[in-house]
Amino acid sequence: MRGDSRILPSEITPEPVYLARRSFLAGLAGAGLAAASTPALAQVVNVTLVPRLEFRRNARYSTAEKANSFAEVAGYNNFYEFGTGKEDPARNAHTLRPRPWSVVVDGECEKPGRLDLEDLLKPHPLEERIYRLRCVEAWSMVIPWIGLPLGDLVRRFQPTSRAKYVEFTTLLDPKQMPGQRYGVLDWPYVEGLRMDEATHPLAILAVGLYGRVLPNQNGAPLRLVVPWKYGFKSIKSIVRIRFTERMPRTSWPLSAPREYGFYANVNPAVDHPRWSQKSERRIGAGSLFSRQPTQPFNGYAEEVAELYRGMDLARNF
Ligand SMILES: Nc1nc2c(c(=O)[nH]1)N[C@H]1C(S)=C(S)[C@@H](COP(=O)(O)O)O[C@H]1N2
Ligand SMILES: [Mo]
Repeated sequence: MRGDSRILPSEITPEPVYLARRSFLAGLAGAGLAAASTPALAQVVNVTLVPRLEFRRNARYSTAEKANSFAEVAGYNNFYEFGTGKEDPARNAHTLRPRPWSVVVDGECEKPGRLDLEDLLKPHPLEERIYRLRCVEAWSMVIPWIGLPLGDLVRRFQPTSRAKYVEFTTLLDPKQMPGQRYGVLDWPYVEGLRMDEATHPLAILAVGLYGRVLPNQNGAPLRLVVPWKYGFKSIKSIVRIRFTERMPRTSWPLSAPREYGFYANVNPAVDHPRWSQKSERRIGAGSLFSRQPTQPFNGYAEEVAELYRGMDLARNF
């Protein structure tokens, strides 16, 4: 069944597709495939050299908006473990070794354990979902992710009745993640979701994009994607999933509690203390100054607004 509905990346995106990973460039330079004398991000690599994934598209949960190019998705990132500039992750993330990789699952659950990535993913067919990603810094992209519903995985570990939240932790290893030598955040990066958010069908764990395995700078080998929340909730390169009774202490509210809340639902009615959230800049969309209005819950209100019924979203920002 899966084979029948499999689609090729060539059906998703017009060729050519550009790759911004310096690790590839380094590997390919010898073969004479990397273009010379241009900045790293402008270099062009044959995308067919990136391992392909098998998946089926989930149309129900995919936007019809035009996806950003691979170059944009893999070349303009937030991943502070590799620097705070948008082009730093593409330049620096080659030091991350995403394979082999294991994830510790613990806390309030019946089936804790340490799983190799392959075992974690084994029983799950992969889906493609084209989601909008809205960064808290008021830019956005449209990205064809490949992953699996987070809820499927959560249920597999049988959280106990005490489990009210799920906490996620990024790898801590300054050798692989040189940005962790700088105190921009309290490392490792930690994020969290309420249990009903984590099991909502829109929340996914992504292992790929554009039909291929996840580039390091996008959070290889495994990252969260929570499309109705600001991008910082979508934690990258996860090594631990912990079920908790108390609300996890997450990186951004810890570093600036006035600016970033635990919920971080995309909300044009609640400005960031230093800038408006009413509109956003779509990366790559024509003019630098062409902005579009931001939608409540990033356009996913119909699916998720009920999760927050009765809550004051100006207080729980
Ligand atoms: N570990 C970790 N995860 C992270 C970040 C980070 O700095 N470190 N940045 C977040 C922010 S602010 C955004 S907008 C998204 C960006 O994801 P992308 O680069 O794949 O588009 O990743 C999020 N996940
Ligand atoms: Mo972000």
